[in-house]
Amino acid sequence: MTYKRLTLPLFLIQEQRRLGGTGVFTALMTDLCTTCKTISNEVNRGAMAGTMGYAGSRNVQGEDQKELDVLANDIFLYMTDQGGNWAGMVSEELEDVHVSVESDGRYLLLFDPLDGSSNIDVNIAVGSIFSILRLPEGMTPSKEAAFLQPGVRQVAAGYTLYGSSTMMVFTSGHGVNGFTLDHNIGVFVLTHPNIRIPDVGSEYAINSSRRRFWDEPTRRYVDECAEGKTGPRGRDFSMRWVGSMAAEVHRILLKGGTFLYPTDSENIAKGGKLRLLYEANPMAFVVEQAGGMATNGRQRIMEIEPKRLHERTGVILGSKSEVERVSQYYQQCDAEPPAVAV
Ligand code: P6P
Repeated sequence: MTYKRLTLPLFLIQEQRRLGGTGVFTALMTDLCTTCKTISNEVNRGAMAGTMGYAGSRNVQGEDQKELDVLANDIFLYMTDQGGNWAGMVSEELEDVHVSVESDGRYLLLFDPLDGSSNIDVNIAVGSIFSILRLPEGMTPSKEAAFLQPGVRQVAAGYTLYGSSTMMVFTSGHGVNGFTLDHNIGVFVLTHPNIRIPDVGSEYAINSSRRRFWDEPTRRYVDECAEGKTGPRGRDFSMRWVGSMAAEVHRILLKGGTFLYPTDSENIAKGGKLRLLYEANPMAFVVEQAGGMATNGRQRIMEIEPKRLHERTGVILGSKSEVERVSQYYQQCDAEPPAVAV
């Protein structure tokens, strides 16, 4: 009976018919499906593939690139260029826009090919994160301006998590669905239909080693969670930190909770840690479509007007009631008169 499952190709065709699509979106997602299956194969071969370790190069972020960062980026570029469905791309691993030659595509792809890749060598889950925009009328994909669109303009977004299983989770604005890769037949199968984030979660994810840099709202929220039953929350929480955003977001989609990487006194000069266009925006779209909330503390992530391709932002996302609480703390903090130096 295992053959009676809804595969991703069938799901896309059904959605195309249901929504009266032309088949272009199906082609876009098929490109991404092939890309992520290929990356999954490379990641899952681990040390046997000889692609562990550092590539000896740095990306535009100034981060040391892992062998698999470079390989995953190359796979994204090759698989999507071949389809001719894309006008251009922006990657965390590339400083400038990549224009798809000989393409009549009208869509833009923005991606982090292998997020959390510092975990690769120690066999912890990593992910690919992607965002799809339309090429604005009259704009050329060779120019940054075409990509500088707020997250509310995303056509679709999602991630593929290379963990104990490989899962692709995405939204096209009609809810969130999760597909697990059946390696035996090489196809993604619908295993998590219509994902909804539980509104009450008991896990918060933050890099607590940065506590000395945090602003007051972040410190208040985390301290109250840590105080558990003995504090104002009246219940206990657990802290999680995987170092891989896709893994954190996936856990939150299924169990509820919060993920916080706020701007802080150390990263504020760069605008934060996480990149707006290909990390924060796609994850915000997925989280909101699953009934959650995503903010930088003071503004809805998807309403931020981007100014630069690799712009960074603070990110607080997850269960709506929890993220609303953090937002309230920011509002209260901003409403307080500045401390008068004595
Ligand atoms: P830190 C990975 O580099 C990443 O962009 C996210 O996937 C992850 O949540 C975060 O940075 C980890 O940051 O400061 O713990 O290394």
